[in-house]
Amino acid sequence: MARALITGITGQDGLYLSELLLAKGYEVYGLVRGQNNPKIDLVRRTVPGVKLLTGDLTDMSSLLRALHDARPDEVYNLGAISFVAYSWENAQVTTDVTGKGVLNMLEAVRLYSGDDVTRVRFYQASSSEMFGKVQEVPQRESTLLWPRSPYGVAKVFGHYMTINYRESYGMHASSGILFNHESPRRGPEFVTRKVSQAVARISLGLQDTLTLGNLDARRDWGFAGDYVEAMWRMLQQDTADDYVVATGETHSIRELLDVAFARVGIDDWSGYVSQDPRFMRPAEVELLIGDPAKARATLGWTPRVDFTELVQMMVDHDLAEQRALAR
Ligand code: NAP
Ligand code: G4F
Repeated sequence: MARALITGITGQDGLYLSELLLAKGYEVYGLVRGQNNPKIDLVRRTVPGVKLLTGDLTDMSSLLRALHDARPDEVYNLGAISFVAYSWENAQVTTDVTGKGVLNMLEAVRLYSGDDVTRVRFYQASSSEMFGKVQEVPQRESTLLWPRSPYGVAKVFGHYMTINYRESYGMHASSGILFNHESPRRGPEFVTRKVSQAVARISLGLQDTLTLGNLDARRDWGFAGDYVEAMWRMLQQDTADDYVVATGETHSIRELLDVAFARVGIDDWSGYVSQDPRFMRPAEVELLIGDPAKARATLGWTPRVDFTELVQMMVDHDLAEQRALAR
């Protein structure tokens, strides 16, 4: 039975990935942090088969302990402070967790592996946020990185460290440059879920308006359940490498609003949505659109859920959830 250790198990991707690996017969271990983390209950309810270990990406001895307990064949490093807007307010802690945390995990895996450097296969959750002020359209693996946020800078550090450990030590370390991926499990601080929750509440008469920031930014949005499949496929390759994972389509926040409001029968959302500088960023990533050709050709990966289906899935989920909460 293959064994996997996942950091960031309490997050959106951690839940989908653990479901995927459990279904494939893996023994799955998840790293959880904090002395009373409320999301641990969610993990226990959603994926009861996962074995939980305590640790923190900023604490290398806890990572080594987790590796010795889990004895994994594969490590998926999904843990991060992942909210871009927050990263300006807390740049140092974002750097420590999202950037230096990757080095801690790589070094822990290297020390744990001893002479057998390829004993553990390593996946790093890199991000399209690294492209920032994009230097090429669409963005591919070779596109110059130009991060626009402390989060993006920290991800660039983790990305290059992963490549460096592969090139320096021969580790089987791959980096997935994933474009935005969403689901009903997305945190409510991210724009898709903020919109789907608000649209559900507005249609049920529980909320009057929705306040957002920049409506013109464009993202390449896919479904998280599809994207964790690409992570797994990367670690099944004989050779480690880096891959862009994206749909190849881009949509603005306005288009997101069109589809979400249309789902509840509202064609003109202008009276419900306002803008507030509070939600604008000091430096915006205006356009993301990925070229997933390499993932398609080498991994045989293609997304199954398109943009409209994704937004409708999220609105439908939030309608059901808000109805249940209102009861
Ligand atoms: P998420 O829902 O925000 O989950 C982040 C996870 O990181 C949580 O489980 C969190 O645990 C954990 N974490 C935070 N600080 C930690 C620390 N100090 N030590 C250990 N774990 C820590 O993020 P996601 O959407 O699932 O994304 C997964 C990964 O992919 C992240 O690295 C993210 O940056 C990256 N990524 C995401 C996207 C996307 O569109 N979703 C795109 C590209 C890359 P707590 O419960 O303890 O807070
Ligand atoms: O949903 P967002 O907060 O996601 P963002 O910044 O693109 O980051 C996500 O995707 C990255 C991959 O590219 C991940 F690495 C990262 O961890 C995270 O998962 O914002 C999307 C867009 C931005 O342009 C933002 O300015 O939506 C715009 N936006 C407009 N109003 C808003 C809002 N974003 C949020 N969160 N809240 C608003 O009110």
